[in-house]
Amino acid sequence: MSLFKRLFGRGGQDAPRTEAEAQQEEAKVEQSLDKSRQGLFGRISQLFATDEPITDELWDELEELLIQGDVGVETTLYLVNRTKDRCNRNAVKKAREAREMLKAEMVRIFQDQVRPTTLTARPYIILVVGVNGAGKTTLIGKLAHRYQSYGKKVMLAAADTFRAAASDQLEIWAERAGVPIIRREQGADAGAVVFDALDAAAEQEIDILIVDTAGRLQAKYNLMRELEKLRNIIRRRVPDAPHEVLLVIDATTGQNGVLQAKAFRDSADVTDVAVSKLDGTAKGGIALAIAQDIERPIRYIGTGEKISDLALFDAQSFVNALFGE
Ligand SMILES: Nc1nc2c(ncn2[C@@H]2O[C@H](COP(=O)(O)OP(=O)(O)OP(=O)(O)O)[C@@H](O)[C@H]2O)c(=O)[nH]1
Ligand SMILES: [Mg+2]
Repeated sequence: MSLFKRLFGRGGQDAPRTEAEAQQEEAKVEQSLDKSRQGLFGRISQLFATDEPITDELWDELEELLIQGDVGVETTLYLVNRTKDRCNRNAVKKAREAREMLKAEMVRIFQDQVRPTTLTARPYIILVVGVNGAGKTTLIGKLAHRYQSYGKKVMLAAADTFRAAASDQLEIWAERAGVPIIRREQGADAGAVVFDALDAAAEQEIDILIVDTAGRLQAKYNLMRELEKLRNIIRRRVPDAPHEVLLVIDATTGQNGVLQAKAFRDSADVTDVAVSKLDGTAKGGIALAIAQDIERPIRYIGTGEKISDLALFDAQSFVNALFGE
């Protein structure tokens, strides 16, 4: 099946509209994985490109490279064991044949998390969460641009009222994307912004409302409680909303970043993950650790700082790109 058909077949209203667009996105992900491919994953690819027999040393080396590649110890052991089993079941003897087994197990880690999306709600409400600096506001700008260019009426809500300039930053993205924004002054109640936005979205018949949230509050204040409050406000007005809670994880923060993100998953009812800054790391293996540890589907990949640097995630293309295929 072509990438376009795979992405479109998922049923999301965010899928690329044409084959060419799907290919452009695939190329962006591929380019973002350049450094990974030149480094650790290139070495894995080489290890599994020969007709040498499979040995214990081969598995040890794979394990070491995966761990260095930010796949994480647990996910690495899981992946290597599954691959070994698959090789045994299929009576695979040569490294070159094991390559396909390894790739298939990687794809499976991602696909285990696929979630069917029903996107008929209007407004479709997306809550974007994540630690400070993860790339939330940037992702929102990219999503607004994307949906807008697909003919959707998009609105942004600046519910990060804590950090100075947070709303200004979102406003810059709103202008770039050419969509309206609902905001209040710094220090205002984030819940009040969400209230305003829900009113405005209903009044203006908005298709997609995207809510930016704080990545950090005063130390004594509980961020998770604030996110829960925002969710409840939304839910009281629109019973099955938010339709999507997107957790943004910075690919350059390593295993520690994944650990931090886990706290959000547990308290913010996260439905999907966006991996930002894939272009900024040589350790693209982090995506495997994220899928396995966060147990949510990776939906988007951030491939740069520009408004169009966004790609829909596709497991098979991602794994192919890691292996340089
Ligand atoms: N290279 C690269 N940089 C990115 C990407 N996404 C975000 N950034 C950069 O990461 C930095 C932080 O991004 P923001 O979008 O402000 O992050 P945030 O999560 O909203 O941060 P807070 O509002 O402080 O919680 C900015 O300098 C962005 O340009 C990406 O995909 N690639
Ligand atoms: Mg922000």
